[in-house]
Amino acid sequence: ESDYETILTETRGAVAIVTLNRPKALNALNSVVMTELTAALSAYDNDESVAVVVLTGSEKAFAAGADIKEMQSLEFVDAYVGDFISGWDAVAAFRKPLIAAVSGFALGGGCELAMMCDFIIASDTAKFGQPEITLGVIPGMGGSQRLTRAVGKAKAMDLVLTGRMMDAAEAERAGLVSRVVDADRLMDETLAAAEKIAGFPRAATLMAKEAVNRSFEVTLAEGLRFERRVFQSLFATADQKEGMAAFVEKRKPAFSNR
Ligand code: CO8
Repeated sequence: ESDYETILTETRGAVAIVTLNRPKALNALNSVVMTELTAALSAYDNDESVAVVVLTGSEKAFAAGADIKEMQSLEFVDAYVGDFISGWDAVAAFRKPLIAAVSGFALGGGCELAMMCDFIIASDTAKFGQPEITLGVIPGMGGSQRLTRAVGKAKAMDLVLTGRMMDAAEAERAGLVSRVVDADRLMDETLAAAEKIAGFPRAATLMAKEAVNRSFEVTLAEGLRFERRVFQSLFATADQKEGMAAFVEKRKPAFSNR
């Protein structure tokens, strides 16, 4: 459906699916992947027919990290002035709901990319880790911050300092993933969640995402103020009228995204 070299894209109704596709490198994230993934997301943010995006990899690997071969010969000045990581910020800035469907390895930048998504559904084969320490570096795409917020200091320190992997069950217990499903059910379950979200009023889904994300940025008082104002603003939408009327009249709502 597209001319990308390192990702596959497809849409099913209002759900777009982006599949990382560098099978020989376990979907290692190089600059081409970054350029293509962020271009695809930008197009989906601007495409009214798309409500939700699912980001996935292969059965063996969501992504085994940043491309070590691409980073190997960098000097400090290349990393600093080139600032090759900042392009990934666009993933976290994507406005529509973005779900990661993770099977196999999600390591280093792969784990960090999954954590930039709004939630992670993992197959029982998923393995998460921040092994950068084994390469003489540390997480660089948000791992020291997002992993710590997701799982707390004890487990984040354990993972970042030892470089060990955690399996899907441990990741679910720790709160990194929202659900674990059988490997052969991963896409069905994720697409069902995506379709469900796609059926809700568009503005409310974006605002819900924005409000939850605000909790990572500001104090509780500011976050609550933000939430309240956004909640109040939704009473300006036709879909609030429709959603509440449908409940009272015991019928299915017919949302208009207005
Ligand atoms: N980068 C480049 N190539 C990779 C990577 C990677 N991260 N991971 C795997 N590959 C390649 C291997 O080199 C191999 O290629 P080849 O066949 O040409 O030798 C191929 O993928 C298959 O890999 P393996 O043979 O190693 O497969 P195994 O099943 O034996 O092992 C593992 C799977 C355990 C996942 C193993 O491949 C591994 O340890 N990979 C590296 C994991 C890692 O250290 N990731 C962290 C990278 S650092 C990072 O992510 C920093 C992020 C911050 C900056 C972000 C900027 C973009």
